[in-house]
Amino acid sequence: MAIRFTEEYPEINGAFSFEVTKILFSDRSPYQKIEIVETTHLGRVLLIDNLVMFTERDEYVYHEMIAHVPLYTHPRPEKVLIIGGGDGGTVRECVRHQVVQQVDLVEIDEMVSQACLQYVPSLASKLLSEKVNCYFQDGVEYVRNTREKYDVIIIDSTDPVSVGEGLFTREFYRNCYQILNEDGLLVAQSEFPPWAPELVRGIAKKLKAIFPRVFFYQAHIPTYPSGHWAFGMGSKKYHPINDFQARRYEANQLTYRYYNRDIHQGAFALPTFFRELVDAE
Ligand code: AG3
Repeated sequence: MAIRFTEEYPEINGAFSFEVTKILFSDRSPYQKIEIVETTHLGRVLLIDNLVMFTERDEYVYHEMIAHVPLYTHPRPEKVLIIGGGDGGTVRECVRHQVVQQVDLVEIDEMVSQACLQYVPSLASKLLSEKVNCYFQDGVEYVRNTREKYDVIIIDSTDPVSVGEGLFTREFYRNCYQILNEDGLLVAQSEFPPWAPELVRGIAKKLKAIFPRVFFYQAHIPTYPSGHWAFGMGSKKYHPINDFQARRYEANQLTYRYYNRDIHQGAFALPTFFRELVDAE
């Protein structure tokens, strides 16, 4: 008999469901329930506490957008910090940039990385790159205590529940600000504006309390709630469109499946309801 997985969407009293052909991995870490499943149409899917973290079918949208937008905004992003992102998808995109010398990944749950290394190498294999240092510890603690400084920080968190909660606080953003170089910038995955407007508004408010320049952009991610995803950028200096690094973009000659230079610009054009949400603060 076919197995189905269903993610509940309490925001709309609804759900998203798909057929699972095989459970490849299922275990409970000290932090959460972790599963990797095979599906008929979405490739392999990582589920944490019954929420879809990525599907192989469309993970490129999220990982390209969370990585390339900040990396082509900063003129010399040599040192990058990723908080969360234990699956390795964001690391994979960052290490493609020659200018990036060092990527520090701080993931609370080592089991996520181990499971993805075993079952989804297409995302995780670059965790083993020599440019990358993986620290399996709490990102909240890390940014509070580290003496390192970064050019770019990427917050690749889960939803603001359980272990993800601390990664959406003002104190956390303030500590990130402190460990950014004087021209550094941060991008935080910022959830789904159509169904979680108050959450997005809250993120905007907190980022604006700390960063002199705050910008929001969006992408289409069909397998996340509402399919309409937000990213918040807090910047000390650079403007994502005016400071777009066109020369490096051209010189790199990388291939992308979602990101390109038109998208880099266009993603900052927000629908009115979303604009009002983040401008209100
Ligand atoms: N991080 C954001 C996932 C949020 C999905 N939420 C949900 N399904 N309710 C993804 C991590 C990928 N590196």
